[in-house]
Amino acid sequence: FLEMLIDTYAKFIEEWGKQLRREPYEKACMQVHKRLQVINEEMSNQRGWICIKEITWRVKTPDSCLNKMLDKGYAADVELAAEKLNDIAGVRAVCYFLDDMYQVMEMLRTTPGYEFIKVKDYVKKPKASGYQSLHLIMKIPVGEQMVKVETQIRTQAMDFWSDIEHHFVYKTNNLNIEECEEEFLKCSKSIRKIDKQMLKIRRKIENTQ
Ligand code: 0O2
Repeated sequence: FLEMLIDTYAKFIEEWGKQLRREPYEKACMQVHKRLQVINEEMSNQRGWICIKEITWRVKTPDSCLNKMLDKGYAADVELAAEKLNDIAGVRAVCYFLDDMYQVMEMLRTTPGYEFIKVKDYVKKPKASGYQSLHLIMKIPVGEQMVKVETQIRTQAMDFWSDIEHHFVYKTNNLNIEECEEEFLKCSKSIRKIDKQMLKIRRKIENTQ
């Protein structure tokens, strides 16, 4: 039985490693990346500051796809993974200000051909860990196909928190870090305050100009 299981996992990883399987996701990421660059240009011209500091993308590795399927209690089935995993294609936009995040989302939403499936607003309602980010699950046209992409939009402060927590807490199985988890939650609350303060300061300055 164990041998059968290992064989199934190996086949899953081999299939998700094939360029033919990954290509539509890569193309989808590059397309959203380009669209975000255009959005950034438009918004930045309008507002007078660079709205999106950084845009990155990645296609989930076969190992990570397998781990996520198993974590979620699904079988290691290639087609099922394409159906169930929302973030095989993942794009991230890091903004300076909270209000810009929502403006970027609206501009993506009104992009012709883009279909929004779900918005997860972990800014309005952070996760128990303190994780904050705006997740947009959407389908975009790539040739004849509609490909699922998860776009994460966050502020620089949220990104800073998330990167560190991801490395030391989210992706570890360390059970002896309860105290650190509380510290991370406190930091997330401070970051929330700072993001709001920065927005307030910017608006104050704008009102004086
Ligand atoms: P990785 O390796 O970073 O990609 P669902 O869409 O509801 O079916 P999913 O995809 O688990 O399920 O949704 P969720 O919770 O929105 O998480 C999507 C991604 O957000 C995660 O992908 C993480 O990258 C990030 N994330 C979610 N929660 C946390 C958190 O508490 N801390 C940090 N640092 N990141 C988080 P993966 O595939 O789990 O991980």
